[in-house]
Amino acid sequence: MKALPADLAAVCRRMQTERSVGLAVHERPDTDALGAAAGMLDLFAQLGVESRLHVDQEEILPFEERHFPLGTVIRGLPLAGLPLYALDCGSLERLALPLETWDGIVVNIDHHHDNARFGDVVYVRGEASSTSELVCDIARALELRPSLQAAEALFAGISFDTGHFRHDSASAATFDTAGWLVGLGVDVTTVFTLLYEQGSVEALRLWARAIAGARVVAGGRALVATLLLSDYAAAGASEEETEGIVDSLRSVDGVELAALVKEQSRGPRVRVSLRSSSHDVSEIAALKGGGGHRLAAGFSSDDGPVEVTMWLSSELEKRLLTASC
Ligand SMILES: [Mn+2]
Repeated sequence: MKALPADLAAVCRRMQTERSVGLAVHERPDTDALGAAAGMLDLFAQLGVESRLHVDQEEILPFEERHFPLGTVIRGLPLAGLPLYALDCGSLERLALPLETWDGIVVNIDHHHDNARFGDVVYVRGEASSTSELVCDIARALELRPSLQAAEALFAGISFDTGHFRHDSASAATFDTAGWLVGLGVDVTTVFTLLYEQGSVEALRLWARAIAGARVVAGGRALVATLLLSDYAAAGASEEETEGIVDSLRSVDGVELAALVKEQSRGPRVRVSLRSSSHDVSEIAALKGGGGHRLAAGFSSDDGPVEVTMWLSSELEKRLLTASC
């Protein structure tokens, strides 16, 4: 093996000596988490290691699950003592698995800048675009070529976390990795269509409701939209069909901060997505116990949607109109 950074080498060594492992991802796993999982499952298979993705009983997987080579996703913990590979997850508390009874080795592979660096082997790169990109680094270090299906899932993970290569997290290394995956046969249009062109008329009507009702804050420097359960019902859309709304709010000229407040029928009463072009929104999310990235973060709350919308509007206004932001 070529000279590798010590943490990457440690992960590779560990993977080569495993016999059977469990994989875990963050709660409400997104395309990057599942893309990274699909990539790791493929690498482990090539190394002759048994591996399965584990999530909690109630966890809802996004539709990509059907298109990614994830094998049989196990509902519940791996066998006691198995090494657990945590992917795309900033802290043990955010894993889509209850770990109170866990006593095995934990390998932490992630790109969140606020990662708690938990676990016995830590491969965390805050500057990486995505965990899928880190899994590609592992594949290349191990001199393994992911299968076409796994390569597509990894490309999808990178595309998703960079807003299809728009955000500044898309570095020269990211494009190099994407080029490597295209070289393995990934069809860019196929992945784009899967991720961004699966919308329904109902989802479009939901977008219309969110955008039509968005509150203009701080003279147009922020937009805050709210979706109530009654909006989903009126549009005929499901609560999962909100992807991209907050980014479209953020894309408006002059908007520095955008927020989408979503009322939920299960789990915490409200979930909030925050986006910015320049301000650290993970700081705002942390005020309510959430987290994420500097320019994309979120939190959940058991307060009502109107209350959360009012709090956010005044918090964003205060930050934008003072020097603190
Ligand atoms: Mn990610």
